Amino acid sequence: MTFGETMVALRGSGPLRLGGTMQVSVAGAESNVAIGLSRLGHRVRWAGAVGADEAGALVLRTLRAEGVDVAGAAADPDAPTGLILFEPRLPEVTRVHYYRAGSAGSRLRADAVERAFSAAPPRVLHLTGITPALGPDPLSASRHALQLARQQGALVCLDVNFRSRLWTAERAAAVLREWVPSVDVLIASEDELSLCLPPAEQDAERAAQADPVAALAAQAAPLLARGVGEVVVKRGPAGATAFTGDGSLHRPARPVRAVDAVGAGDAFVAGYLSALLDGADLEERLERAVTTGAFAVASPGDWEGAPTRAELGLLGAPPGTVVR
Ligand code: ADP
Ligand code: KDG
Repeated sequence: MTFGETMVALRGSGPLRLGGTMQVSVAGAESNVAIGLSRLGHRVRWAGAVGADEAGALVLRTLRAEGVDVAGAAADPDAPTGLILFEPRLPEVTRVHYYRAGSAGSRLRADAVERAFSAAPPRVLHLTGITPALGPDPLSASRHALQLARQQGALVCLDVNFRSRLWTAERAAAVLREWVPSVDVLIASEDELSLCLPPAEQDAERAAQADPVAALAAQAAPLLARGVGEVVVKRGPAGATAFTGDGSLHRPARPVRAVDAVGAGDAFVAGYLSALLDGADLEERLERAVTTGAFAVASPGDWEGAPTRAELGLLGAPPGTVVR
């Protein structure tokens, strides 16, 4: 189960100020994960809020078409669906512009979360650090979800997903540090781990800076000591490294021609949770995660290129392969 804000997404092909045509789709970190899991054959529920408008209808229709359960989702008559513009500015640089202040997603309330939990207790709750940044209601809804997950014995996965356009590092750190003891699987980029640690413990990182894995291990250790079961660090084209009480494990990225890095992290999370739900070991969890992450960077769009289970094996086929 997951929830958060999913927006209508417009994706241009060059500088936004020149105008031109845009592709219309939807985007939201949590729904990207939900779609990724659904494509891999899992049952998944998304409990966000959209406006009672055509953009909101597009969000819900897309999620339904992808097999995501939206029965708990709410349509807010008093606020619009948020908007996100993706501006591919250079082959390797995409700019993102948000029009989401006052959106329905930023008014998501705890009752939506309550409904989603009452339908059937989830095995996993997936949260991101985007939702609490949206406003006081989504922050309370996220806290409530954490509480319900604990009560119902659901595994809690948190992807830090720090968005500096939405809140400051200080505000993010205050919330994330409070949540850490309730998290089972913590997923973060290399530069996001420090947000989860008290300032005193960030010194260990500086001491070990010469070796990046040692630096990450020094940051992961206090998180593991606070009760996090697995700290999984997404490292872009360098792959991913996981830290547990038993040590660390690294998987390199799967080599692909990168066309659009947006959504790679969400695809990675979907692969990781898919393998976890299958009962796979850490190595397989990381392997599926780097595979689904690679699919995302090799395809335009946030979630459109997410693989089905049968497609997982396509990656690594020699150039020019035609599947007949
Ligand atoms: P985020 O999108 O959250 O910033 P990353 O950029 O670290 O996350 O990407 C998540 C995962 O996707 C990485 O751990 C890696 O496995 C995969 N990935 C990212 N970039 C590439 C790339 N250029 N080539 C292959 N795999 C990639
Ligand atoms: O992870 C991809 C997201 O950045 C994108 O879908 C939009 O949810 C989004 C956000 O808040 O940045």
